[in-house]
Amino acid sequence: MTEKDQLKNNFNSLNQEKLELETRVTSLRDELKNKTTKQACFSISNEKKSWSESRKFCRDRGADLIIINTEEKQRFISSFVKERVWIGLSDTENESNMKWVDNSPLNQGFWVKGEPNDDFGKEDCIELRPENPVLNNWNDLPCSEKRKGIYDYYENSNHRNIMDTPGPQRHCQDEGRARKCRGRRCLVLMTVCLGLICVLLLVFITLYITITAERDLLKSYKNTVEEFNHTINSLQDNYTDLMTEKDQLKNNFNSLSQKKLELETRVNDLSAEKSQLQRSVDALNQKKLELETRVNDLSVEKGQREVLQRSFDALNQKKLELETRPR
Ligand SMILES: [Ca+2]
Ligand SMILES: [Ca+2]
Repeated sequence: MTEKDQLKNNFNSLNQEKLELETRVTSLRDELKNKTTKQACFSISNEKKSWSESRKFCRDRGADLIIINTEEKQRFISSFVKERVWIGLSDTENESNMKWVDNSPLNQGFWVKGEPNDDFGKEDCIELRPENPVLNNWNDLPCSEKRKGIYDYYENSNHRNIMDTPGPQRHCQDEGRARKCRGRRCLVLMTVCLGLICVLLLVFITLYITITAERDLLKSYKNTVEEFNHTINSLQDNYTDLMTEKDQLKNNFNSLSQKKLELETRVNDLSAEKSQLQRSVDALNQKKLELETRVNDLSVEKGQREVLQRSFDALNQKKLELETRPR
């Protein structure tokens, strides 16, 4: 996998996480909004019953024994409870493994000093004893003991039937205080979430810039490679052309060499022919000189004959004169 693919995968993963966190923030915001619009109320039953019966009384009305999972709630409950009451905590299933009625484990307990002691191995249900200090008033005791039960619900929730039940004392947490506290938590939560979103956005932007730079670099590399390939192709074409030209020149050279040999042969033939002709010319010149000599001789002989002819003619003339002279 190339570095670019890895960066792309990381980017997609972070983007997915960012979307999930945004969804979570929206969900939490809605949840907080819903909760802050409700009024948290608590009721205490009138009758003392065993832990299980008290719980059944509550569950029959769509609620359950109270779960106290914050110091704030512990302080608030303790502020109005005037007698010992059951809360929604027990270790009936596994000894020393305290669980709330929604099966969540106990994270923070507000025990009376020395408790829970599981006295005689029979104490599995938890009561709140208001006579003890606010943050140290829980005790385990046998579940069969009779106590009133304390329940919580939201004023505008489906648990309305509890407050409709005649008899139980109702106590609602001050709405403004609840909203203020929840608003503070909400503010902290929102700040944390916004911080996370900012960090993710920063990572997102950094990755985007990195990926863009990588992409530009790769594009530049790609262009360079394309130009290089283009140059190589051009050089290959030139090389092919030059090789073709070289072959043509080689063929021309061979052809010219062949022609040169033929011409040399022809020159040799002509030289031989010229020598032969020269010899013929020399023979003809010799013969011409002989003929000229012969002509000269004949001319001389002709002159002599003319002289003789004129002498002969003069003699004939003299003879005729002599024959015609009277005797
Ligand atoms: Ca126990
Ligand atoms: Ca005890």
